[in-house]
Formats: sequence, structure tokens, C-alpha cells
Amino acid sequence: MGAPGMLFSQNPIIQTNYTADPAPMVYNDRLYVYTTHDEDDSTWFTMNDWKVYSTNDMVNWTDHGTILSYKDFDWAKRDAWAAQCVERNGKFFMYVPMWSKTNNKGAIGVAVGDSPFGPFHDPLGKPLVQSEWGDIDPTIFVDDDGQAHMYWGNPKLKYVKLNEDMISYSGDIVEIPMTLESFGKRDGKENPERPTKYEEGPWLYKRKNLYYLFWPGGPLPEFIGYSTSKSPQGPWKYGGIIMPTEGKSFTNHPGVIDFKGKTYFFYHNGALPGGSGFTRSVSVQEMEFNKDGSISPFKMTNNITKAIATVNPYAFNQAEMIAWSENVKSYQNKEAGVFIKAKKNGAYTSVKNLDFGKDGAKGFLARVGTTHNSDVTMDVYLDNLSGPIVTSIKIPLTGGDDRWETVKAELKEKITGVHDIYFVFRGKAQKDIMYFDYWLFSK
Ligand code: FUB
Repeated sequence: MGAPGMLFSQNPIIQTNYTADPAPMVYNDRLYVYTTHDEDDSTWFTMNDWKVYSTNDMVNWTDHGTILSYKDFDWAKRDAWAAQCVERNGKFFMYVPMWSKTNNKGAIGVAVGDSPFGPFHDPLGKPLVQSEWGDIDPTIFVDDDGQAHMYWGNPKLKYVKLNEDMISYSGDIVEIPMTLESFGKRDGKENPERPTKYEEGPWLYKRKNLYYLFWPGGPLPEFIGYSTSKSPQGPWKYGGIIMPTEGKSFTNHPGVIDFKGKTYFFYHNGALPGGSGFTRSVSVQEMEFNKDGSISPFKMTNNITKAIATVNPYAFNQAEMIAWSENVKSYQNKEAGVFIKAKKNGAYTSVKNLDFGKDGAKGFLARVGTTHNSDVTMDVYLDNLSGPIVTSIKIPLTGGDDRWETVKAELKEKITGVHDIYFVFRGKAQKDIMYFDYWLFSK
């Protein structure tokens, strides 16, 4: 995927799958974003599983693959919709809305894992919450005093107080009053079910003792609005629209997080080739607050231009760590974990801001394979696609993505200092030119 002319973009941050409903989480100095997954060619919300990606530099994103599916819940039958993962006491809790096969309506489940990637399992064997209707899009916030709140819902907005075990709650489900003071008056035709702008997809966030609720607003196509409160339980005060409707998808979904001294705003649109309201893609940009804590409206932008850390080219680096790509898809299997496939001649991936150091790199190694015995090559370019080719490796016929070979090559010239690199995949086949698992340079 990817389109000519998007070469200098960083957004959407994932080009190898259609992703939506970003839910960021910071753990051990790394930023993770959990996403939903729109199946290719979807014409409805055809969504079966959740994925996770991570970065430490805001520019190169590593694909950790599918980490949970509705099939992991005995009681669910479809609709792996907007989720959030939070860490507490070394355990990771995925809160996920799905369609329940037990009583044919939506419900929110929870899965627990020992790492950000799982494996996750359903400790309850039943939903964590199910109310009368509209149980989608959970957001969870653990406050400084240890109290966790879960908000969710469309068209109603509800919350419960989660217990410390994070898989049960105390008290009743509370329904937030849908007042114009809290969520603003909806434009257009009166809609008794939706009197305010609030639609769905809430995201709860705290900054300087002020609680923020970000939410996609209607009527469709959605924009992102926000409300604030001095308490995580409200009352909420409508703050305005921060991201007006834009970008080829009739839904949007906020995810806000602080990371290394900055605040980042995640959202989705339909910006990839083939993109639409049902084939969406996740983007991120920096977010600013006014002195009084209010937020001025902003537009979707192309990128975060500057990496905030360098990549070590001498470590094992995954092929699915990507700053930008075109015509590349990611997959996973037992032999390689997550890996990528070049779908077309000329497909490429890029990685930004590698620090080769003073002494520099002399060699290159990659784990690769192909099913084609004609000339398949991977050319490694320095800095841009018209930059010098530092090495070109011939891809051995391995015969299937369960069979791999490690190939070594000398560099034409030593590389020193900080550079971007591009892996360009070339071959005569009509599809699936080659597959690529990991790479590293040597000194
Ligand atoms: O992605 C499926 C649904 O679309 C989400 O649950 C909503 O928030 C909207 O993004």
C-alpha cells in the first residue's frame, strides 16, 4: 500500500494493514499503540482482531502483529471494535467490545496478559459489563489514587469504577447525563436519541489535575470534541471541537498520551490507497494545550518530522520496523513471527535515523526468501530512493514463507554517521515478490 507523493509523510503511521481506533499506552519508555483491524476490501466494519505497534522514536513503528481476536472469547461471535490496553502491577489488561453470541448484543470483555503483546486470555469467561444497549468503545484510566474508571458507550455514555483486580467493578453502572453544557448541542435535525454532539469512542485523560474526555462527535461524518471536569466522574463541561471532520472516513477515534515530555494525539482516517470508512488507517501528531488548559482546533497533518531517538543498525532489527512503505503487507507465522511481503516490483520500506557511528558499517545481513526463481533482489539505498545503493542482495529461492535463508553482503562503501535507509524489493513476478524477516549491519 502507499501512494506516490506520500513519500515524505509519516502519516498514516501504519501502511501494511488497515488499522483504526488507536489506543496508545506507554510502558518502560516505549510507546505502544493498540489498534483495531479493518480487513482488506471491507465494505462494512469487518473486524476480527486487534493489533499492536510500538516505537521509541515516534517515526519508526514496529508491527507486533495480531495479539487478540474475538475468537479468544468463548462468548463472542464478531465485531472486534475499539479497545484499550492498560498496565497495572505488571499485568496487561485489554478491554474489548464484541458482539455476544450468548444474547445477541454488544458487551465489553477483558483479557489479561503478562506482556504488552500477551498472550492474553479471558479470565472471566463472560463479559465484564453488559448494559441494555450500546456497549462499545471502552476507555480506562487509572487515577493517581489507584481508582480505575472505565467509560464507554454509543449513544449513551456510561462508566463504572473498576476494582484493583481490573477484572471486576464496584457499584452500579452510571449513566452520564447528556446535557448541552457537557457535550454541546448537536447540529442538524433534532435527534432525541442523540441530543448532544457526543457519539461514541470516549478517551479519558488527565493533565494538571484536569480530566479530559475526548470523543468522536456527530452528526456523521464524525469530528473530535472534548469535555473537561475536575473529577473523573464529572460533571463534564463541553470544551469545543478540536479536530473538525476530515479525511475519507465517516468515523474517527481519539487516543491521547504523554510520552517523553510531549503529548500525542492519535486518530484515524481513510488516507491510505483503498482507504474508506471501512478501510481506515491510524495517524498521530503532537498536541498543544493553551495556558488555561483549553485546546484550540487543529487539522490532520502529514507527519511528525523528527525522530526523537536513533536506531542501532548493528542490532537485530525487524523488517516490520517501518517509517514508511509502499506496496508492502505484514503477516505472521510460527517460523518468523511477524514479517513483511513485497507485493509488487519496486515495493519498498524505509527506516529513519540510524546511527552508524564513527567507525561505520562494512557489511549487511538479512533473513529473506522468495517463491520465484527469476532474479529477485533487495537493494539497500542510503538516505532516499535516488540515493546511492549501498548493497544489493540476490534473494534465494526458499519456496515459501515458512522457509527462510540468511544472506550476507559487503557494502560498496563504508557508512558512517546518521542516515535513513530504504529497502527496495525488485522482481518480475506479478505478486508476492519476496518476504523479509530481519536485518542488521556489521562493522
Ligand atoms: O471501529 C469500529 C467502530 O467504529 C468503533 O468501535 C467506533 O468507535 C468507530 O470507530
